[in-house]
Amino acid sequence: MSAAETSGKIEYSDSVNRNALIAVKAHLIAGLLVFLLMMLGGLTMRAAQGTWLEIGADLFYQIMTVHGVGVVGAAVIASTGVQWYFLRQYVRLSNGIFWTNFIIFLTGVVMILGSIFVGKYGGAWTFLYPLPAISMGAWSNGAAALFQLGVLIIGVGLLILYLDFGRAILARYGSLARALGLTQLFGKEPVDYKHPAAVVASTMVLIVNFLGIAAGAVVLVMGLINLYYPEFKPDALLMKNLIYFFGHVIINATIYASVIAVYELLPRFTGRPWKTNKPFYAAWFAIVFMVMGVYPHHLMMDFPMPSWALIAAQILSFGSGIPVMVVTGYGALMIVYRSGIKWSTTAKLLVLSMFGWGAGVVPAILDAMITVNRTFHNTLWVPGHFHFYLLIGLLPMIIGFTYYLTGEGDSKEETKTVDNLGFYAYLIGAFMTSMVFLASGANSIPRRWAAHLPEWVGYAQVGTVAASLVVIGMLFFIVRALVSLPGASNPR
Ligand code: HEM
Ligand SMILES: [Cu+2]
Repeated sequence: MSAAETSGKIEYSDSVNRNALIAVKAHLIAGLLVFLLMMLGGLTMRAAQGTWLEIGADLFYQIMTVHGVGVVGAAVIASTGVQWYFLRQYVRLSNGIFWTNFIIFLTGVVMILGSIFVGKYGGAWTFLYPLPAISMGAWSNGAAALFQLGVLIIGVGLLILYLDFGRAILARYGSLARALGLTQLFGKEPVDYKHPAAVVASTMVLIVNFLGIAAGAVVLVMGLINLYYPEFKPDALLMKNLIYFFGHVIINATIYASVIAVYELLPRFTGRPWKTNKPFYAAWFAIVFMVMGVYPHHLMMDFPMPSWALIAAQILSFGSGIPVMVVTGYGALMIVYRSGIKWSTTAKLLVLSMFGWGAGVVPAILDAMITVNRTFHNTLWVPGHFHFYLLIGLLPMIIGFTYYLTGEGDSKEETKTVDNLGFYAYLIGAFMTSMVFLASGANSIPRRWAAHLPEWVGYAQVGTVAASLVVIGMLFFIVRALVSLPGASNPR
């Protein structure tokens, strides 16, 4: 098979297609509902820090734990829905395995909810060793174990799904390198502008997430053993490295999976194809290593870390946002510029996501500089940067794709008022939420504190107002999805 033949789409039977669409919708609705609930948790935390709501510190940390693990889970399941939807157009994926992962995911969610709200586990989603084992009575060993088991089985479900991705990609392209476009990049094959961006991005996500989740599984098992056999004391720094490798990779990969919606949909709305080319392949090849290499930026205040790892992480962090962001942002601008695109809510969300991702990377890179990190480490600057690119980068990709599935993007009708209300409430709220976190961090307000000092309370109150706007916007989006999505047929 020559490279030029590689772009054709796969034919499935109607019943397989119908089943696949239902599965994708289930992923999106589950993801959006979890996001909404977790946003309510975020609002609660902000209101508590702002003294407008009184909750005990134990409940605060339970909410913080469920919020962290919940949004990451929602991001993973929804972005997997986006990715699977497009990838299956080019390689033959199994509906059964897609559903299996979904069911395993829901099982893990139930276990995690039980561990937090019944077992009172409040050791944060990062389950940083040895914290889960030393709760000083706040939660039992069993609760900590249930939490880690829940995360572990979600990881196992994903590994099964990625095996299917890998099998299908190899069946069509022969090697991961070829799927990534490396044979074209290095001149072994002529450049095929139709080689699907969805396949390139999916291969990258598959590689990094497989390794990230494998590291996660190792550290979860070691943590579980320690809970029951305290004589088994793994090296704390090793544990932290594995945990942050896993956590960093899995949340970042959700963006790289969801950006496929931008590649696939903007061309549709502008009538201009997204052409893959050598810079595109080079960027995605680089990001495979960068996403994995930068994780020590979470360990910059861990002085026993070897300096080379920290310095490498700082340098890679500088560069890590750039390759894919540049080819994607530039590509998106070129596609949209003077295209006469109709500004549906779908299109607005996808273009907003480019801004949110690009702009959100800036405070992240700042914090990955060792000298800045000395001051900003563990301040609200950190939630500031990641809420920025998750709320304004990742979520608009996912919500934009959901809108597309309802048919909104292709519709000739004027944008509905409810959609506009939702969009602007969300946009203003999300921007404010992130900026207030950043401003708080710049003023040295620590992160993960249930109670705030009197001079910090004003920030938290502005943050509470901002959070309410996000929740209102999200409510509009979700109602829209719940009304329009179930009956929507596959956009042609
Ligand atoms: C209305 C929207 C949201 C609000 C008001 C909100 C608020 C918060 C607050 C108050 C915290 C704890 C900050 C602290 O350390 O004091 C937090 C942590 C966090 N949020 Fe959000 N959040 C929102 C949405 C999201 C979304 C959509 C995501 C991801 C897609 C997200 C990811 C996280 C993560 C990963 C943490 C860290 C938890 C930890 O420190 O263990 N948040 N958020
Ligand atoms: Cu990171």
